[in-house]
Amino acid sequence: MKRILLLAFAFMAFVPLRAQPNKPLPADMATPLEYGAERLGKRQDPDMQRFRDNRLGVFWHWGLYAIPGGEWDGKVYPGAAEWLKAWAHVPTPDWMALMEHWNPTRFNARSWARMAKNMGARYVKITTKHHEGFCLWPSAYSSYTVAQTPCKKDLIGELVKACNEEGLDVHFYFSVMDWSHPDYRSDIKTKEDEEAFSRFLEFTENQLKELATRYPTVKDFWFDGTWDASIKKNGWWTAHVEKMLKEMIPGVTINSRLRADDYGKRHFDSNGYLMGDYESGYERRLPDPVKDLKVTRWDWEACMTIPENQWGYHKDWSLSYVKTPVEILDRIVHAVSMGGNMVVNFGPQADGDFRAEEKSISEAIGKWMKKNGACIYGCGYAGLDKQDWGYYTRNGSQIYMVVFNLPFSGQLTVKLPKGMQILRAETLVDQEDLRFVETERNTYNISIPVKKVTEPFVIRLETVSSQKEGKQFREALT
Ligand code: 2OX
Repeated sequence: MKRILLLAFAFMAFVPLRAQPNKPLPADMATPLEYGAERLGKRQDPDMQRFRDNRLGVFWHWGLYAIPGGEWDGKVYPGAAEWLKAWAHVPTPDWMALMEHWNPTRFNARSWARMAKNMGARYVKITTKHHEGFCLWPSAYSSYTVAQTPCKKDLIGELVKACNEEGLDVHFYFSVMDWSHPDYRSDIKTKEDEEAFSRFLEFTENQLKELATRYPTVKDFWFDGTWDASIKKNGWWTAHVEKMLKEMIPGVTINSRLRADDYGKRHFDSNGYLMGDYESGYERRLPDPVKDLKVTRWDWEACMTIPENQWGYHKDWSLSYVKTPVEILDRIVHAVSMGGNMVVNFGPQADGDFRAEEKSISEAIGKWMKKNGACIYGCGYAGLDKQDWGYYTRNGSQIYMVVFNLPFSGQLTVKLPKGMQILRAETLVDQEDLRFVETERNTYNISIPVKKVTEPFVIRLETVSSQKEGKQFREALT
């Protein structure tokens, strides 16, 4: 018993201390880390500012999985289509035989870029290589690339060029986990594992160097497939890769998902500080607008699918609920209202075209963004109490109310901090003046002509902050 206790205490000495994220710790309380966070607050340089101001992006998940579209040997798997190799336990040679059929004759990089731009996206995230291991660029380090298919084009090169010409920033998705590389290990248990995995890390580093060299206009690397024990045991390597890419591409941004620290702690280091440049854990979910305001202290980016959980092309979208354009807009505004970016995913078909549903959803979002984009681009957290009608966003002195749930009363409640007053409330689209009245101290009702409303809409608030307080409200003595 004594020995167990002693062991427990000895062990506790090595458990890193936890702290509130981004609150400086007294130096003597911090866990010394070689591979922890590089800085305490947000990055404020122009490249990070641009990443942040873009706010809306699209994700393109494209790979061999688009060919079977969720079906293998006559069986349709309802799970994520890009995971089919795992669901159906397909051996690598059988999976890579799909390469013979990779021939996207309807692929047109320029129309992909235009589709993203018309949706209102300011950047695109492209899967250079997903878990399956197939590379959309002609990598010199793999024989599973587009160069070994009938297509032969450098698809990444074409997309980078077309997107840049359309004024879109390009971000690279890259899966570290590679189901087709013989040296990949999910854990390291033997000497042999250690040797294989160190070869694997070298291979991965070569591929990343290759991407950064071939496509120097890339603005961001978004890492995935980094949760395995093997990578957690090599936190040094994740810090090394971040540093290497930042040296190769000045200003490049890196997601937190790449990173593990000296103790294998991921995203946030053992002292609670964010690693990488922005948090990337909000996948198909979002922070709570009331309980999770801590996220406003760092940069973050969420990503979402249109069906429940399909990133790559799946032939049967009837197997799960498909979000409507208004639900997608709600999530976009939700993210921005809490200081985050949102990336909406598309899973192009194997022929290079997009399914009809994705085209029409993308157009509907674009139509709304064209009118209401002022409440998204360059906007962030407004610092006001959440109300049931929707979300606030803010760009400098401009406050936007984005209304998704209009009450039957047509009255929208606005609660301002002490000393702040509304001067004017107007609809963003047609600058129509709205009547507002202070109903309690610092609480306003804004009246909406309910009958006219057919879609989410935006109200621009002009406010002023002063020390003077209205004297007309007084609490009852009870
Ligand atoms: C889910 C459960 C356990 C381990 C990994 C996952 N996982 C991985 N879920 N989604 C992913 C990949 N990340 C998204 C951005 C897609 O690329 C998806 O395939």
